[in-house]
Amino acid sequence: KIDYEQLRKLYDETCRTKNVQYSYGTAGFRTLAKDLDTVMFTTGILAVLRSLKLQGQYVGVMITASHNPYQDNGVKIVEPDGSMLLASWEPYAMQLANAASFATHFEEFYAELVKLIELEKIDLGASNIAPHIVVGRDSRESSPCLLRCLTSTMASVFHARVLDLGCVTTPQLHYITDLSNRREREADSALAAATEQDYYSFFIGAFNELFTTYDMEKRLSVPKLFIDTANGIGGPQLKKLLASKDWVVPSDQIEIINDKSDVPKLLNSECGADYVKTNQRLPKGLSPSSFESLYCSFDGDADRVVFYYVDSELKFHLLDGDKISTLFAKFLSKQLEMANLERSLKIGVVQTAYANGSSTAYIKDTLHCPVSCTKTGVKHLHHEAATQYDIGIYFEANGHGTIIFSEKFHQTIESELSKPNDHTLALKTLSCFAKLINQTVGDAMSDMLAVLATLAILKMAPMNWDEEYKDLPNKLVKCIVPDRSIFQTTDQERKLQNPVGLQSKIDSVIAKYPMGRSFVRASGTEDAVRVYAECQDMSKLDQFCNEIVGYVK
Ligand code: 16G
Ligand code: ZN
Repeated sequence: KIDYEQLRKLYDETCRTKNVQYSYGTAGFRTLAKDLDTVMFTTGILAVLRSLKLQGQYVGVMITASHNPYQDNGVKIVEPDGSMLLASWEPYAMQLANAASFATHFEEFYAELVKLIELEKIDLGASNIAPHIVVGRDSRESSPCLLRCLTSTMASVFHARVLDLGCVTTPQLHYITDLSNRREREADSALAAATEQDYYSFFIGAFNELFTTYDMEKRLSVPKLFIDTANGIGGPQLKKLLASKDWVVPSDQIEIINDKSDVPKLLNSECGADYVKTNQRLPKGLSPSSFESLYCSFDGDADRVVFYYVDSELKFHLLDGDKISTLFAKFLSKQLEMANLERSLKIGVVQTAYANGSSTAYIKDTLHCPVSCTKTGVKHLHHEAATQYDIGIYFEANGHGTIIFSEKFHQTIESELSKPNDHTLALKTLSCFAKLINQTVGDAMSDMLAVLATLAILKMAPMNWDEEYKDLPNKLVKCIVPDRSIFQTTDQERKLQNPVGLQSKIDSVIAKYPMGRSFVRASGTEDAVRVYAECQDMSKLDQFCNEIVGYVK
């Protein structure tokens, strides 16, 4: 039922990057753009199979390498509901890619493909099901060419309908994939496939509704917001949002910097969320001018955001993912309380071991909110937030995160709003806020709007936000080791199981430093081991960290 000859022809033309070992990691496939042709070809096929497996629902595919340098690129598959590819399909993605990469003849690849189709019982002949695919790419120079590799077989071999969004942010692709399926389900054929415009209308609508609920003028509470878009796709997309007729915040309150997405080499270079978080300094293009301003940085595909400000002594202060989590937790738990729902709806924060110890203590002891810790990687946090809480707030310290609102949350709010009560303001706030958040995945634009709305409602300046708790001094070091795979962890990556005996040595170092905490884990994205350390005394931090590193190397 597959057009064998056509597939073979496309395979021969497209699979030019041979003998590259591909692995589908936490962020999909990612490597040098010049090595990706083959894996694009097979990922396109896998996305089609995933859609067929799911009765032809829209499956998303995003071409991006996020905060990586401009020479890199990558690809990941998105489920019909906007979440990450089902974990049990990740090995298939690898098998198919490596079969094509290492095959000497087309038949070897074809056999692997047939094996997968049979294993998953996918009916290629079902004439009433056409696979549906949504594709998007970030601003990288290599993306158009890789897109052709990705989509080459979709229509011609598999009769797929392909919705090409062009250049979009990663969260836009997630959102539009989910929305397209919701529309199909509601048989809303008049609206058919979702577009970027739906995304802007929806989030601006929620933002405006929140301000109207509070009878606030649509001005930011800070005099000015500077947005560093890492010279990535966030720049043009944000400009579209700001140019929308419904966006009414005065234009002199917002300035976009590092918005040269058309100059390939500038992407993520000395700017963007990763640079600012790692180096704890302003990005290129910003000089500390006004100390009342708020600043934020997106990463290259705009799924991460961190905020910062400079104080009156022009000292830099970072407001990272932990601070975003705690701001939302403070705001939403207060709203729940005011709506008298704190006993019926469960709010909680999900963090990883990289969260600063002070943030964890603040959430538990000051906000009296439950906290969970999971392994690094968005899928782990997302899963915990979605299954354990009605309002599940999750952010990695690096700025990637969102809030998940449960079905019970929506039903409860709706039913409370339908009866007369004294808590309408809080109920409406919760309802609008849930709309303002892109629940499919962390989204720099949506998270930014939610932070701006929260600060305006709480009448908080960046400094007040920062003062809620003070970070413990901390350090993250990358160690190159001969074989990182021997570093195996347990307890959500907070303890080493292997090499045997190393953890007890680490524990004995930790015991010497007041408020000391440290852990060691193999990176999932680089050939290195990461060492994290935090302690009370800034002047002891280097020594603390070095002692741990000494045992690791
Ligand atoms: C990936 C993850 C990110 C995590 C990072 C850790 C996704 C979409 N991305 O980029 O969440 O913080 O890996 O990198 O899950 P590491 O394993 O090298 O420390
Ligand atoms: Zn990213």
